Amino acid sequence: MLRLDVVTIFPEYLAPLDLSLIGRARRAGLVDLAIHDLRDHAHDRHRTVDDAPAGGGAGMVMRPEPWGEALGAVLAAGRAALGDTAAVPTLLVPSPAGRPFDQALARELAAQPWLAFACGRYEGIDERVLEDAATAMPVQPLSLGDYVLGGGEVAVLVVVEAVARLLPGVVGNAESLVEESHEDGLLEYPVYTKPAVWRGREVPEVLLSGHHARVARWRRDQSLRRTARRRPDLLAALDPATLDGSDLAVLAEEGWEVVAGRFQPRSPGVAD
Ligand code: JAH
Repeated sequence: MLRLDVVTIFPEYLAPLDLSLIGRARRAGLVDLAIHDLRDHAHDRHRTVDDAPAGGGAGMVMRPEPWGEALGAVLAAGRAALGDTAAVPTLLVPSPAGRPFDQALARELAAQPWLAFACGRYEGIDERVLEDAATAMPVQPLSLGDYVLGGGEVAVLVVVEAVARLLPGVVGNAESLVEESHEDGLLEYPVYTKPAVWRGREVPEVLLSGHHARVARWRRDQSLRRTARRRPDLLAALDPATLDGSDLAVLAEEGWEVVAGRFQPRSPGVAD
């Protein structure tokens, strides 16, 4: 069972978590999700959660008092749900300034019993909230990429889906979890289904051959070529010692060679 708490000023934004994979996981008792409205912890007449930035500048900053109270409510609610008065969540804070979120981090998070998310809006949350929270629990700012959203809610949808589908029982076919993009540091190979010819385009004949070893080799080659062409950064991060001779031959065709135990693009030769 994974416990999730989300604090947001837009609880309706998280409605997709009632649907599909996550909705099914919740109904099956594999995920326990609670959404907390930050404004329930703002006590002025207008339920204010923001104020002008200290030092001046554009936009608004989320005030610390509602956040301090809301995170206290998350601790109380999660501890009651888990039946553990000493438990602490990992607090994840979507931010363009966070650690890049990837499949390795999704696996780390899926191994934890309790995750909490703090969704910022405007220019962000008063920094003292995260400093104060860090005295009680691990705090991890997370980035989904180098762009700015209106707030952390969409990032929470992404992280919750990526993590929940790694939990035992959430995805039907366990093999589909290991066979997909990024599990081996390579992009996935192209996939096809019937009909064998569509608008004059054929399914590659090897896939219709029934020759399992040839199919596996073709898929491996396609993954390697795609990764080399589309994501050279992933190729440069691979350990060449984990690849076989056929892999190295395909990557040589794509213009990659191993120098000092790392892949690098083949240097242009000098004309004679
Ligand atoms: C924007 C609070 N890396 C994606 C990402 C995550 C969070 C935010 N933007 C982009 C964000 C405004 C306020 C968070």
